[in-house]
Amino acid sequence: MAKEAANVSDTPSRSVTGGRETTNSFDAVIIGAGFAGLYMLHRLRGLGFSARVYEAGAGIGGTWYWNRYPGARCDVESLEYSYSFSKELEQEWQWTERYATQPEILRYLSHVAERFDLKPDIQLQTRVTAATFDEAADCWTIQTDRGDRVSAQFCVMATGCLSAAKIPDYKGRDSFHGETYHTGHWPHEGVDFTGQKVAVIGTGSSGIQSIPIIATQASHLFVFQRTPNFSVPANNAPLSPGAKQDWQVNSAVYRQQARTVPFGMLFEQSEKSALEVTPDERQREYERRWQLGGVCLLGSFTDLIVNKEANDTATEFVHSKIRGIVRDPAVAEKLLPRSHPIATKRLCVDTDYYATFNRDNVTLVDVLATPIEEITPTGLRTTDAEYTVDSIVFATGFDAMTGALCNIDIRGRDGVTLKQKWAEGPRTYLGIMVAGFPNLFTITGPGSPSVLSNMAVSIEQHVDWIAHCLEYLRQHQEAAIEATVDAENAWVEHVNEVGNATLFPLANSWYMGANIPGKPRVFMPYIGGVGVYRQKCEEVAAKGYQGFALSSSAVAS
Ligand code: NA7
Repeated sequence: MAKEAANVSDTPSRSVTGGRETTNSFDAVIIGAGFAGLYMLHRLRGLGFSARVYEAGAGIGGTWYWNRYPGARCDVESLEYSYSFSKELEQEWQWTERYATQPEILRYLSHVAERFDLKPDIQLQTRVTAATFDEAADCWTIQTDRGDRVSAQFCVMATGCLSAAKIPDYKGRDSFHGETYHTGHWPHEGVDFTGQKVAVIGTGSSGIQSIPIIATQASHLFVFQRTPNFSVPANNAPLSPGAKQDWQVNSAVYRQQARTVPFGMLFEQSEKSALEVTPDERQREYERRWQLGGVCLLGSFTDLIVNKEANDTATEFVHSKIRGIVRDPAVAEKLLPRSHPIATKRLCVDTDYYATFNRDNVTLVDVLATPIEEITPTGLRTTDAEYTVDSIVFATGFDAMTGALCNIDIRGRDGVTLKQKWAEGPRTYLGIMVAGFPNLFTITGPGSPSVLSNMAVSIEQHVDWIAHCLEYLRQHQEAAIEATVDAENAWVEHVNEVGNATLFPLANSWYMGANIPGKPRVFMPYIGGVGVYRQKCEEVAAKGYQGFALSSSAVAS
């Protein structure tokens, strides 16, 4: 591509179809209209780039469009889980609860889309099926399931980290005569389980949030648990006028803090080791944070995710809480997480989860001890019993972080697919770009803090970085940017090194790809911390995109 082609195309090539003018060439195509895609569109338009967003859903919202299961809420506090780019937006939007529900977050995102007039550039109900880099023309050709075929100099993947829903391939899966649901594809009209016998399979965040509510409706609820999970109480409540006022006045300070702390969340982080304090002091600190609610338990001590002995103290604390809440000791024992250190699988945040097992209409089935053998026309059969149910809820999670990307036929240089490139696990530079795939950006991609952080903070950081990058290319009349193999190798090594210094590799988590049979066992997110990571990204940009090859033609040398 000639250098001048990197300039904003004020007049993208157009064709006229059936009397309706259509544009088939854009500066950027953005895939996904969730938190990331909406802001990316807003930023690029603001810089004068032409952009088209493709979204598979019938509405905007991404995660918050699809995950409508009962009890779906964000586990980051609402004030923090919001955009910071517009002071006016922040001043005019009023969150109602400490942790926002899915409908409230979806309303917020709809408000954002309306307020910034984003909808005209978003094509809904359109799934991108393929993206192919054209080395001769230095651009991406994007195809959709609706027959669109457009070209774009840049392709931005805003496909989400937890969007490729997964239902285990049980024998007889399609033979069930009742209704089946996946939490990540919940019917928009809602589901009333009143009077039904219901099976919920899975006790990750989605199971843990929905089980207490389904239990209040169902005549009987069977919870099929493979791995007991750690959960802490949300202590959710309406946001007080004082908290709202404080945020309005001090948000600039809070936002800046969130950008520099390890998880992008504002909970208090202790500077002490769990092992340097007395057992009493430790207990008091855990108890204080348990009462505060939410993931702040993780900030109790500095070494909980790097030192097993320290971690064991938090594990023991949560075990004692579970034993205190659940009246039947045998059920409590089954609920105790023992196979992984606390926080090495996503720490869940719940309302009444453990107490739900005190209800007479709830049965916990340990499918680690007695695995599910098959789905039958009337329910499920484990190795030791048959369960007759009316509905089955799969709260079985997602092909996380790489699934949504690899489900699209993305082809870079020499026709190599992203799936081929990542056969042994994802390889990226900074989690933003992939060697061999020029001008393709992955918002919160593997190798970035993404799912180990407040996604709102990490998304804004990536979007801003990408927007600056495109501006830089335009100013310097460069047509293409591509991660070098050396930079990518060094980054992957660094991500692994930092991950291996923690306890995360000890868990069979979706962070490790362990929930998908055959998926390489690789720790995918970057755990170096949001602040450290941001600094690194800024340094790279300040040095003229160190580790990237910039070229006026896309052939990186
Ligand atoms: P998760 O966290 O991946 O949880 C999925 C759950 O489903 C988990 O308990 C799994 O057990 C269980 N599961 C998965 N496959 C099976 C099979 N084959 N048999 C029995 N049980 C199974 O997904 P969520 O939707 O709850 O949460 C995803 C994220 O969304 C969450 O972390 C938040 O960030 C928001 P396992 O632990 O694999 O033994």
